[in-house]
Amino acid sequence: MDGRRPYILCLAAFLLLAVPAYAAGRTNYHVSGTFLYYDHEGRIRPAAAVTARIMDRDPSPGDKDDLLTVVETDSEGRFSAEFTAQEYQDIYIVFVADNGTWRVVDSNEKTFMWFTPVIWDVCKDDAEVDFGKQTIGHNSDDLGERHNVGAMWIYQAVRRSAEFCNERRIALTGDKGIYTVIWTDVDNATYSSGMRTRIAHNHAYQYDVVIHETGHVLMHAHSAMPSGSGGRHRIDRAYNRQLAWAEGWATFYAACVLFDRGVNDADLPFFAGGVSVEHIPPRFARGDRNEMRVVGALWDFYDLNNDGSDGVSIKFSAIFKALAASNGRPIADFESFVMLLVSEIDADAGTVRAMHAALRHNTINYSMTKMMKARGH
Ligand SMILES: [Ca+2]
Ligand SMILES: [Ca+2]
Ligand SMILES: [Ca+2]
Ligand SMILES: [Ca+2]
Ligand SMILES: [Zn+2]
Repeated sequence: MDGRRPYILCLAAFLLLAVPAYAAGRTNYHVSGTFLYYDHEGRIRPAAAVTARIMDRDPSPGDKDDLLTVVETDSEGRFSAEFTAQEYQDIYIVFVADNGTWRVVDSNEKTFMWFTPVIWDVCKDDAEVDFGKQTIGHNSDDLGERHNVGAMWIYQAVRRSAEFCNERRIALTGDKGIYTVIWTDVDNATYSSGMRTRIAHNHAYQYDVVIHETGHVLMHAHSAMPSGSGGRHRIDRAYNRQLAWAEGWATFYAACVLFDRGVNDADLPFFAGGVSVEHIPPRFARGDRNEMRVVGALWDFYDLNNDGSDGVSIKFSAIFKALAASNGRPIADFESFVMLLVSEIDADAGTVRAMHAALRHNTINYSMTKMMKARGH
């Protein structure tokens, strides 16, 4: 296997000398273990949905290591592979931050990988190979630089996002191919473009920010980004409607992934200093040119917690259907989306009134007549 090797679990293992094996027959192997990592608060977590390449080391110069088989770690980080091969394989695992749907790479586009020690000369009698617990990022700092565990934090945030989609039979990446997340060398600049997200070096632990970015990818993959929605901005100010809609969607999506619909507060841990999507602070600009007002309205459409004049609840899959119904054309702004949503869910008059009230509760005033008309009755 070529490429940069950011971390070797046990360098010493490579220094052992292999004993040449003669007259080897074929045997059945069972290779298993658990891949774990330390999160940014020092808790051990399963490294789920990671590709585990079971390899045979061939230390002679010019001899490339052989791939024996490939499996994916399960929700507990466990992997288990059964295969038949010649006896006396020298087995190690390469864990790869790429499962064919998303991947995490460094600034040089090298996929992050982690290596176990080699178990040499596995023969018939010990063809049950248990790698036990392989844990990366011990005593990791906030930046996640130790063992490059920050790349795993990002990888697992994307997994949460993909799982939320899978449970609703939505493909995070649509038919757009692999989603690439770059854990960059640069601080403070996190943004997405098409099927690519750049995560600032110092943002790896901010899982709500990473999931917000996957919300942009979901919009790109199933609808399109409205033009004029990019650029730097401050979250509490009013900007153009396109930007407020695109950013509002992404933050609303992050809240859906992270919180149950019934919670009475939904405080994002890191995004915008821990802002609540249920109770938007009064200092935020009013109306649909502020992204958090859009988030607040979308969240009240969705949640089951009646606050103020919010008395509506629409399932995520219905809200998503309205987004996807745009069929690759961008939805210009939040107002256009609300009209699409009213039509998509075939809302009765009572639901339209409840949506209208939830919008007003979030300082957004759209024409009730227009909303009623949008139903297509
Ligand atoms: Ca070998
Ligand atoms: Ca609310
Ligand atoms: Ca609600
Ligand atoms: Ca609410
Ligand atoms: Zn954004």
